Amino acid sequence: MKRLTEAQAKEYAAEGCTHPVRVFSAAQAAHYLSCLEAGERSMGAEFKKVLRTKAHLSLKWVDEVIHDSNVLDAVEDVIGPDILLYNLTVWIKNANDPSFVGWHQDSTYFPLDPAVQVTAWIALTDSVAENGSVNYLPGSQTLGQLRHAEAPGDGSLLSKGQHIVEPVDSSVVKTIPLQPGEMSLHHTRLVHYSDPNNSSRRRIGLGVSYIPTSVRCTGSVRHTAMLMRGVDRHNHFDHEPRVRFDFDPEVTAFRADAVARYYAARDEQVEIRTREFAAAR
Ligand SMILES: O=C(O)CCC(=O)C(=O)O
Repeated sequence: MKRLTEAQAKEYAAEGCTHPVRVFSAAQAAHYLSCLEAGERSMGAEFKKVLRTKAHLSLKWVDEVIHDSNVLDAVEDVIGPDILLYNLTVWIKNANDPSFVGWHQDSTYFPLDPAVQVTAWIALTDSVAENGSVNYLPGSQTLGQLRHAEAPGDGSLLSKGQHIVEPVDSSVVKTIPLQPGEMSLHHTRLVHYSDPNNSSRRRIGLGVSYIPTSVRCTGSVRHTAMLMRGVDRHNHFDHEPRVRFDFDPEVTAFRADAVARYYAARDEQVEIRTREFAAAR
């Protein structure tokens, strides 16, 4: 094990999730939060789009976070040494924000095979029950793909309001309490959700999806991904370049295409899943 304890590795294998893993000091997390808030002040609403998808192809500080050796050592402990970054979303809930995330499995939207993607959720603020932390059903990563439906415009932070529509045993729900600079790791099939922020402070974290290079994309769209560590002997993805500074012009055009391909593949995947769910009824 490079970063996780034996107990955390066992917990991830058994429950599909482990936390907390300290990856940054509180001061480093505060620094990254101040970088984010500076972007919000200077770009306003436009910045939301940057944070929504693949912000590592725009912002140097995000590039720094995703390459941090503490983060990658923990990811390596669960998916091995040859690592790609598949997607990145910055999840923001403002103070007293009613937005939430319904019960879902990340695998529903990701056309990836096999389903071994892991999300590192890295806290820049605290993330606890009161301000809408992520919660999960331990062991639910073994349930296979569950049926989801869409409810656009229902206040969900997920773009189409996706949520699980079959009964799940939610009698044992665990919360993921994190302090700034800590992260959790969750499996792509883990059933999880988050409540509104009922506090007077913000809740902010980076959700970073990592996959082993052996994972392939099942859809018709060839994706992009960033090689983080090790060797890619499989060539299933076009490799993303790294920014040298914020909004590096050499990467900006690439990012626009990468984001377009990501959404095209995601939409295709949602259509395929919708057909599968209808057929299974
Ligand atoms: O941050 C949240 O509230 C939801 C995060 C999530 O669903 C994820 O990282 O997969």
